[in-house]
Amino acid sequence: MSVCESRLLIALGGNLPNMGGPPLETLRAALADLSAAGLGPLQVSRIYATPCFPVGAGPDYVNAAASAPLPSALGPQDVLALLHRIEAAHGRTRETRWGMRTLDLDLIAFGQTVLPDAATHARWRDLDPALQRHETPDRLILPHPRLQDRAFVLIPLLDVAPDWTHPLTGQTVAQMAAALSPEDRAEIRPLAPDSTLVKPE
Ligand code: PH2
Ligand code: MG
Ligand code: MG
Repeated sequence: MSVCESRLLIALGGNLPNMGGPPLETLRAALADLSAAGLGPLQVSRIYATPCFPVGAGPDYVNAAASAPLPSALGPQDVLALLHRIEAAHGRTRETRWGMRTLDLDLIAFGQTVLPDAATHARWRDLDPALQRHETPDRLILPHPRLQDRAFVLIPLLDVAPDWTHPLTGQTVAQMAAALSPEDRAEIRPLAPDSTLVKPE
């Protein structure tokens, strides 16, 4: 397995201030928390401004992505629990789906791990878009079942893991990003270079 395929991929997002701090600051703090928790060394994407999906559900988001080597002492469920703890520490409450949040940390991939199994994964991956709003998996699905659809995840991931390959579809991040519509890609705009995240080491 190539080095890139064995990486941990995390998507970060937020569209509400927390304690007066803008989402950009929350994302920076969350990245520092991930490092402090022992993940790393982290490779961090640029930060992007992205229109809220679905359109009109809330203010614009900031999104970023991070990649790390697979941790030796933590499994996927442990990493998910860590992400939830960091979200909670930054004011995240879990009320509405797809609406507004101070911080959203999504586990996108844990190397080539498939959870819970290939057939269940295919069902979630192929879920009718009309049902996606209402049907939520109650367990961890890996890789993230909407990865291939979301420009606000794929474009930041291009910065840190363009060669990571989906274990079930065989597509790389670069191929998934290239398959997005030009309109979807154009909506994802990097913030000015001086807001680029430095490695929080
Ligand atoms: N996350 C959501 C819902 N909508 N829209 C954008 N642009 N970026 C996100 O990260 C995002 C979203 C739910 O997690
Ligand atoms: Mg989430
Ligand atoms: Mg999310």
